[in-house]
Amino acid sequence: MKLVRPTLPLMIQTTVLVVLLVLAACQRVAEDDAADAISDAKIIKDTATTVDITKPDVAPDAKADIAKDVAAPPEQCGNDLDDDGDGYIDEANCYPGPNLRVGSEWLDLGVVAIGVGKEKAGMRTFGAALKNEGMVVTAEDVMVRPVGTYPQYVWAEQLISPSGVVDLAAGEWQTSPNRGQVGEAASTLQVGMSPTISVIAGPWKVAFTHAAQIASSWDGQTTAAKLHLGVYARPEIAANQIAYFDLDVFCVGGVPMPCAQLATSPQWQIMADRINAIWKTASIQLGTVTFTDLDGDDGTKYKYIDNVLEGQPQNELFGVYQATAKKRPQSTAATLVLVAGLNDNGLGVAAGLSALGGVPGWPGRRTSGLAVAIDPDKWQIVVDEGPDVSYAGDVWGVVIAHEIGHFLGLWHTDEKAGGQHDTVDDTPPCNLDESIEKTKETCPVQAKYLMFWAPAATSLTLGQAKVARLSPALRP
Ligand SMILES: [Ca+2]
Ligand SMILES: [Ca+2]
Ligand SMILES: [Ca+2]
Ligand SMILES: [Ca+2]
Ligand SMILES: [Zn+2]
Repeated sequence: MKLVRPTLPLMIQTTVLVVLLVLAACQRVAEDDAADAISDAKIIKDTATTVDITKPDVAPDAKADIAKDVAAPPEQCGNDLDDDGDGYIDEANCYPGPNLRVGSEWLDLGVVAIGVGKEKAGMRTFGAALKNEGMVVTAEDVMVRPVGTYPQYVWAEQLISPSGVVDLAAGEWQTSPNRGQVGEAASTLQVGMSPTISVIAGPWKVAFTHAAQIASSWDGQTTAAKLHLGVYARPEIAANQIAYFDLDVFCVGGVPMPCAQLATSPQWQIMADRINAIWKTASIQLGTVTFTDLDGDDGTKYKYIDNVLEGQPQNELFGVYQATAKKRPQSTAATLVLVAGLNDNGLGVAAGLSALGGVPGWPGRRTSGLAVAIDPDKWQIVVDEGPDVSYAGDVWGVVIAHEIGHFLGLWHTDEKAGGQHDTVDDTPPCNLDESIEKTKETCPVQAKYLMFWAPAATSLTLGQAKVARLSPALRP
């Protein structure tokens, strides 16, 4: 795949349909940028050096007991050594994990060092407990680098179930990168992102690796990385039970209005109703929603999120999530920032970006965040038109519902071009020549999916519902 850096559409569109095209294009650009970077990196397949930890994992409490029994020295942070001999290096919460809600668990797998070069991925074994349904493995590059040095893309390389089924094979990301989030400096792998996979108890094996510097500065070189791995899990939610998705909403720079006002506005109610109506297919609903203003210098700076396709520190998505983290450091929910624009002040009336297979309650990280742009002028028109107008739900409600889909582990059913599609069987791909753009005219069936790159409707299939309900971002 050629590395393309598309320019974003500049026109402000006024119809719902075109608005959605604009937002989806933006989403697609950001996601594909990562995939393009990997393809260009031309990493050699199947050269991963795996360090398999053969002994089955044990729960943290049991680990502590064993450690006491044999009087092993405690794990010490930051020395790159496995001091307590449990197979994990610097795993004693040396690096922060997510905030936990009642019933959720965090298993710290310590760090895996990756040397300079393209050849290494560390494999770790972790235990999935009984009654554990939603599970996501995270990898975060914690290496301290000189100022101006970019972190690298990180992605899941292998996933093997307790019964030996290979859900993700080494090198598979090259043809099917839609098994997890490929991200700059951080990556997630939602176990069960393909509906044929179930989260079963026992030792899972997972390996993460890294590619290259980010797309915009890719120079063919890799640098060393240090990946902090962990597993976030929640208890199962019965099939007949509603699963709730908690959300911390931030009104950035007064967008779309001061948050106290938004919380009680008919427009938010219309948006929330629309989101819930769309997700009803999967028995998923918005849960606890909090509203917090991000004002002052941060509000001014991040009202328009710039350089979303660039590396840190220019990329303001990193900055806005860090700013919101200061406001709600103990949050256990996903972070939704409402801004006036993503990457360009003239970008349509709505646009969105979300983590894929997101982790709730990890303030300050892109893996815990969603961003949605609301054009302030258009918002004002909608407010002036009064509470009977469904526009807010049809536009911004649908955008947020689509981004929630990404957060819950769903990829686009089809991208604008090329052969990539999701791994969900009951969303058949639109098989077109790769040079033909996939639109609601050329792909009339696929365009009806909420997760089509440019959705013309809001359908969710049973397969998609199954994937989404395996997200650990949900709670009973
Ligand atoms: Ca250890
Ligand atoms: Ca150590
Ligand atoms: Ca800005
Ligand atoms: Ca499909
Ligand atoms: Zn999308």
